[in-house]
Amino acid sequence: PEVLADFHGEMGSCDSCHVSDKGGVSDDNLSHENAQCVSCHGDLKELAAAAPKDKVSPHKSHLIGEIACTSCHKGHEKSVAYCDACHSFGFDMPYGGKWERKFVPVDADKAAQDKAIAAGVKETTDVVVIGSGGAGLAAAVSARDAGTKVILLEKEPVPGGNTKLAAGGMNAAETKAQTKLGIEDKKQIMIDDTMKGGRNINDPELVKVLANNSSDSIDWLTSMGADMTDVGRMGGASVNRSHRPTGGAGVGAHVAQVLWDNAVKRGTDIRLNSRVVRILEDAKGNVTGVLVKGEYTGYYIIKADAVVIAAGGFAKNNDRVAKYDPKLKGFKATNHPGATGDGLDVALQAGAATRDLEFIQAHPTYSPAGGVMITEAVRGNGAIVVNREGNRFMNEITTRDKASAAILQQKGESAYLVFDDSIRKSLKAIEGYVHLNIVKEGKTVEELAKQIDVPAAELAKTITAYNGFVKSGKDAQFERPNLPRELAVAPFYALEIAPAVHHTMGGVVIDTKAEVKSEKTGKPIQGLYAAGEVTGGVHGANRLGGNAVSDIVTYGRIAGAEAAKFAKDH
Ligand code: FAD
Ligand code: MEZ
Repeated sequence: PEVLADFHGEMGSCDSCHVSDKGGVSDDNLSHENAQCVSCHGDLKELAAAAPKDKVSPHKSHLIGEIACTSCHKGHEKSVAYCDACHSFGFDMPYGGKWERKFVPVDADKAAQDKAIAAGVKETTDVVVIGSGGAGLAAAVSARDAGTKVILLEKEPVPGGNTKLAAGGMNAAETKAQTKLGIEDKKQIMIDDTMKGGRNINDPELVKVLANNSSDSIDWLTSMGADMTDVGRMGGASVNRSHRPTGGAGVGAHVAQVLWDNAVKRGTDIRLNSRVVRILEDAKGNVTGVLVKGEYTGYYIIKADAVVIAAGGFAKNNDRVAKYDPKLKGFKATNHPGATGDGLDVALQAGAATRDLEFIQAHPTYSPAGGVMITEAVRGNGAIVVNREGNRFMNEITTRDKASAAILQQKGESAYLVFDDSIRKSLKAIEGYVHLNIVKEGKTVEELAKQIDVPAAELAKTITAYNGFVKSGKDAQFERPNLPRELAVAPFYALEIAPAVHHTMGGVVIDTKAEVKSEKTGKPIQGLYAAGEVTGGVHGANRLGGNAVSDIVTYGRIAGAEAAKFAKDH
């Protein structure tokens, strides 16, 4: 047999997967089909428990929600491991093929779209949310809490967008966790840091809302079950304000899971494999709903009073990235496969104004060997960066634009992140990199130097000098502002890092109520809201590490509440 369906067909009929009297799939989540897989093979947890402990298992994933079997195991086409969109594991899959994804513009297939529009409304709701990342899930939770009916549409087969990948933390000032740890911070300092990092082109009103609500947003997440008690440092921050779970575990998967659980608990109608291709408006330009392309059910219209665009950025779409910043042509990206910019396309079609699209951030520490971003928290907790000569060449926790530029100036356009066992023990996220087998290890600095092919004497000299700076509390070479610990506890570790496209700062213009401004009138488009990476203005020309998760939680909440209010008053 060529594909899974042929194999199952030999065992029985179409009924072994599909609902017999429906004449097709159950829905775009493939709810019935997935339940059928589980009934015979067990669920993801059971399969993960049976996997060998020392190997990377496709069933042990960092993805959020209940991952559907059909995300990877396809019935009527070749199966493809979704993980290979970012990693390059090359799992040996039954009836498997190679990961490939071609970007299809949202306005492709116009004839079929027009036909669906002519067919009229299929469903009605109060609020539609586009995207299941942190901004979309936060919007859904707050719109449900305000008493409205919500349909959340996600084009990918798995939820969580870039949010589920966020690693280092969520910035917030004047929080309970900071107070407990004796960290003195002020909302005004967060505003100043954010404006300075963004080269002062940020919308100052949006930045004020970000900082002034940041502590509340941590409390809001905590009230729903999140653990945001570990606090570390990110580049460009004056103090430690990057919040994450105990022990320094990845923030995004945790926050996204908490928001997902709460959105589900509140009865949000969540549809995967469902791409919004158009926002519909009446003759006056007021929003009336969306046109959706269900992967399996085809085009249909949902009538809604308000729509929240929370569709994320476009860092994974290198053609689009290079159009705005040609220097980034051909660069790898840290993002999930759905970060292609569809949200911008539907917003532009609806007449939204945009800003700052030319500002695209490269993250300085992407591992080419693993295809994953190495969190800034590793540097925040004390790692240094050295070149092929074994020398430091920058303040490791400067802003990303500066760090990436400095790395690209080194021989090989890459560098090595170097840390010791005490840093490894301080940050759970590092265990993931060790598990991926991308971290080199040496019992001594000399042994490590050999592993990464840098001059041992030079690396040892660099580390001794750095440890001296830690002792004296002053980095006489690069004025690194935080010097948390000496690199002194064996074993020592290193991994090669290079910049990769990470964050798109520009996007749809919003006001402090998350209302989308019209390009034509400069006024809000009635019923249209946006939050998160799809918007511009919060981060200016360069986003600070930890400010995106803060942005999506705060503005997602605002967008959901405002959309619900609009829908109720409508
Ligand atoms: P996303 O989480 O990307 O969600 C958008 C969703 O919309 C996606 O699932 C997408 O598939 C869906 N979508 C798009 N178009 C459509 C459509 N037409 N119809 C339906 N659905 C659609 N920031 C921090 O502050 N701290 C960190 O530690 C941090 N670490 C990061 C690590 C990595 C590896 C990456 C990639 C980013 C990191 N960031 C971090 C940035 C941060 O994670 C993102 O900016 C943020 O999560 C974006 O959230 P969002 O909800 O706006 O978009
Ligand atoms: O904000 C980010 O993108 C971030 C903190 C990433 C990381 O290095 O962990």
